[in-house]
Amino acid sequence: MTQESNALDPEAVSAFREAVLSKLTYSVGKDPEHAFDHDWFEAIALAARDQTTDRWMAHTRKSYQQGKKRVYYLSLEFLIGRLLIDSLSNLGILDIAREALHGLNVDLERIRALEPDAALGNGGLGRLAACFMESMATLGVAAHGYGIRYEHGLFRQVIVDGWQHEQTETWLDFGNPWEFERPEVSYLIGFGGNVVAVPDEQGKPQYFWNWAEGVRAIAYDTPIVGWRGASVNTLRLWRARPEADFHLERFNAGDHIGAFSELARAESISRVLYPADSTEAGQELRLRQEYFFVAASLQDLLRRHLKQRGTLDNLPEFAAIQLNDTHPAIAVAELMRLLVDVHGYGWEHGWRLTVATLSYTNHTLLPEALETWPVGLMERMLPRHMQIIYMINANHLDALRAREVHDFELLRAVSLIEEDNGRRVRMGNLAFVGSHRVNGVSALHTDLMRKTVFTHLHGLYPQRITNKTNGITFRRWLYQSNPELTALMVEAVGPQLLDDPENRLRDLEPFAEDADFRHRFAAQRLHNKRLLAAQIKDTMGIEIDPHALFDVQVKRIHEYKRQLLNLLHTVALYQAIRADPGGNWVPRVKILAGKAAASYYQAKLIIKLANDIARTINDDPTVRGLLKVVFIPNYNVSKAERIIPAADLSEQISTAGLEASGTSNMKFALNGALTIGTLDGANVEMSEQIGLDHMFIFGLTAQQVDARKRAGEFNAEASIIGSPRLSEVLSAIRGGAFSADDPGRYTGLVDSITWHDTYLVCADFEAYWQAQLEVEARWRDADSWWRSSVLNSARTGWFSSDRTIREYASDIWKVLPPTEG
Ligand code: 26V
Repeated sequence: MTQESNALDPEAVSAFREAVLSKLTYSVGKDPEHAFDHDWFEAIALAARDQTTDRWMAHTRKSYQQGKKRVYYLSLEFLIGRLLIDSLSNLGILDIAREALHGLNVDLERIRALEPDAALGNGGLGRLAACFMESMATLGVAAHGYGIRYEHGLFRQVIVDGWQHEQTETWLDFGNPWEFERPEVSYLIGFGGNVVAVPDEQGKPQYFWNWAEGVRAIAYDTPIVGWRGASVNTLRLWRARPEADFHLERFNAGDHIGAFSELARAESISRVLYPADSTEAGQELRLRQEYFFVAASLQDLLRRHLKQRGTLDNLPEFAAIQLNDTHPAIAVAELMRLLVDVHGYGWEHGWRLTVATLSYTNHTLLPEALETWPVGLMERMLPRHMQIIYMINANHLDALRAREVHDFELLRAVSLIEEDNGRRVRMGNLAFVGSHRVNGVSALHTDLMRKTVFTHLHGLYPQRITNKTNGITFRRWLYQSNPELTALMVEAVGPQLLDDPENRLRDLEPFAEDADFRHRFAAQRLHNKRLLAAQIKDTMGIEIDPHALFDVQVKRIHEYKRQLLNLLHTVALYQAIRADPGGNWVPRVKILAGKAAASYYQAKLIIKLANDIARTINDDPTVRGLLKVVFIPNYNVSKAERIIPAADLSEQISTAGLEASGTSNMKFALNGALTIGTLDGANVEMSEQIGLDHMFIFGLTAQQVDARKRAGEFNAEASIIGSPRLSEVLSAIRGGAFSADDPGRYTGLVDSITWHDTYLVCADFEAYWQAQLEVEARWRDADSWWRSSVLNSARTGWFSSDRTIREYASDIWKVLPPTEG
C-alpha cells in the first residue's frame, strides 16, 4: 500500500539507506557483503528505532511540560507479535524503507518474516493490551504499559501424529532490537517474612514489613509509536534478578550449584509466561509474578508522580491505573501499603486515593478463571498485604452493616474472603471494591457481570460497573495485514480513510452496489487466499483450491468456543458428500488453528480429532477435494495476519453467554469475511452495526442457555434422536471412523456430550447446520455474497480500538473530554 501519497522523496530514501548501512556496520558489526538476512533485520530495526526514539524523546519532554494526566495499563500479558512493519508503517516510512532496501538488494518481505513474534500473552486479553497501547499512542493519551519481560513467551505448538506438543519459545535468542535495557531503573521487591507493629508518638501502631527475600526488578523499555508518529508511549517490562548474583562464600566452599539457587529462584519469576488462559490458577509462582510486577510498577509510577508533583495528595488527578483483569489486583493492597505504611497517610485518606486511582477490567465470567488465592499462601508470601486485605474487608462489611444490610448470604457473597472450600482471597471482589470503575468488554458481558458474578456488589455500588466494548487497531489488522485491500478502499473513498477509519469506512457502503468494485474486492481477496494456499502447500503439503469457500476458526482451543461443533459439522458435510458424490456441492476448506493449555486434556483431544478428521477427509478420493480440512499448527499473531485476510467465513460459535467479547470476530469482518455466529460477546454489537442480513446468526441465546442451566437440562439424547444427521456423525466418531488405529479414542468424548452436554454442542447442532446451508446458498449467489462482504468491512468502523480507548479515556480515566452521545 502506498501510504505516502506523493512520489517517494529520493533524499529520504537515500537517508534511510545510509542509516541502515551505518547500523549494519557499527551496531551489528557486519560488512554488507557478508551480512546474513538476520543482520539486515537488526540493522533495519535499529534504523527504524532511531526515528522512533527521536519522537519518543520529544513526546516525553512535551508530556512532562504539559503536565498531563497519565494512564498506567497494568497487564501480565502483551501479545505484540512482530514490530518491524508496524513501526515503519506508523512512522510513515514503509515505502521509503522498501525502496531503500531494494537499492541494497534486500527484500523487505523476506526480512519481515525473520522477526520472532513477541508472544507475551495467551490470547485475546494480551492482544487487546497490545492494540490498546497502539491506540493510546495514536490518540496522544500519555500512557505507560507495565508488564513482565518473559524470557519465554507462549509455547510453540508442534503437532506430532495429530497431537499437540509444547516446545519452549525462545524469542530473545538473537536479542531484541526494539528494547532499551535500563539497569538504573530498578526496584527491590520483598517476599515473605513477618510484620511488626510499633506504636508511634500518639500510640497508634505503625506496621513494618520485614520481608525475608528480596528480588530486583529491572526495567526494559520499548517505545510504542502511534499512527503517523502522532506520539510515542512506553511499554515498560520488568525482568527479575537476584539481589546478589550468587553466593560467593558458598561457591568457594565447594557448593557450586547451591551458590546459584537464589539466582534461579529470583529469575524464575520472569522466566516464562503462564501458558493457560483460564485454568491452573493458583500456583505460587503465579502469585509471585503478579506481586512482582505490580510492586515494581507502583513504585515506579509513584516515584514519577512525586518527582513531578511533590505530593501524593493529588495522585488521582494525574494518574489513572487500569488493572487488566484480576492478575494485577494485588495492586489494591500494595497501593494502600505504600500510602499508609511508607508515605504516612491515614487509612481513610489512603483508601480514597486508592479507589479514585484504580479501575478494573473483567475479561471472563468462567468460574475456573476467576482468581482466588489461599489465605495461608498469602499470609506466608505477603503477610502485610493479607492484613491490609482483612482491614479492607472489615471496613467494607462494616459499611454495609451501617447501611442496614444484614442479609447473611449477601454479606457472604460480597466478602473478599471465600469461606467455603478452604479460606481464599477473591481477587475479583478485591479489585471491585478497590476501584472506582469496573468494566466489562461487550454489552452482553457487562450485563451478565451485573446479573451474575458481581450481582450483589453491583447492587451495593450501582454506578461502578460500566461497559467498554473491545476494539482492534486497524493499522495492524487492515493496513499492515491487508495492504492491497486497503489500497483499494483508499482508491474508492480517499486517503482520509487511513486517518479516520471509524467514520470514513462507511463511505464504502455505496460501493457495495457497484459491480465493478465488488469484482475488484473479490479479486483482491482471492489474491490473499492464493497466498495462504501457497503457504499451506509449502509448510504442510496440503493442496487447497483458492476458489473454495475458506471457512475459518482460529482462536485458543476451549470447550466453550466449540471447535467441536465445527468439527461435527465438518463430519456431517463429509458424510453428505460421500452419500452423493456427484451432488452440486460448494467446495469448502475448513481451516482451524489454535493452542490448547498444556494440561487441558479435552482441548488437546479436540486438536487430535481435528487432525484425524483432516487426514481421513483429505485422503478420501470420493470427496475429490470438494471438502478439505487443515489444522494450521502454532497459531500466533503473525499467522493471524496471514489467515484472517484470506477468510470468507468467520466462525464465532461459542455457547451464548460465555465469550466475553471476542476480537478476532472484528478482525475478520473488517477484512470482508462474513460471520457465522451465536449472539454472544461482541457478536451482538456486530449484528447491530452490520445488520442481521449480512451475518449468519444461529443458536440458543444467553437467556435460553441460562434457562437450560437452571433446569439442569444438559442431557443431549433428545437432540440426538431428533437429528438423524447428528446421530450419524456421533456414531461415526464414536465407532472409530476417524481413528482406526485406536477405535475407542473418542468414545469418552462422544459419551460425555451425550450425557452431559455442558456447552450445548448437540443442542445447537441443527441450528448450526441450517445456518451453514444459508452460507452455501449465499456463496452461490456471488453478487449477494460480495455485497455483504463489502458491507461487513464498511460497517466495522465502530470496532476500532481508538473508539474503545476514547471511551476509557473520557469516562474512566478522565484524560480526554467526554465522548459525545
Ligand atoms: C486467566 C488465567 C488463569 C490462570 C493462569 C493464566 C491465566 C491467563 C489469563 C486468564 C484470563 C483469561 C481471560 C481472557 O483471556 N479473556 C478474553 O479477553 C478478551 C479480551 O477482552 C475477550 O475478547 C475474550 O472474549 C475473553 O475470553
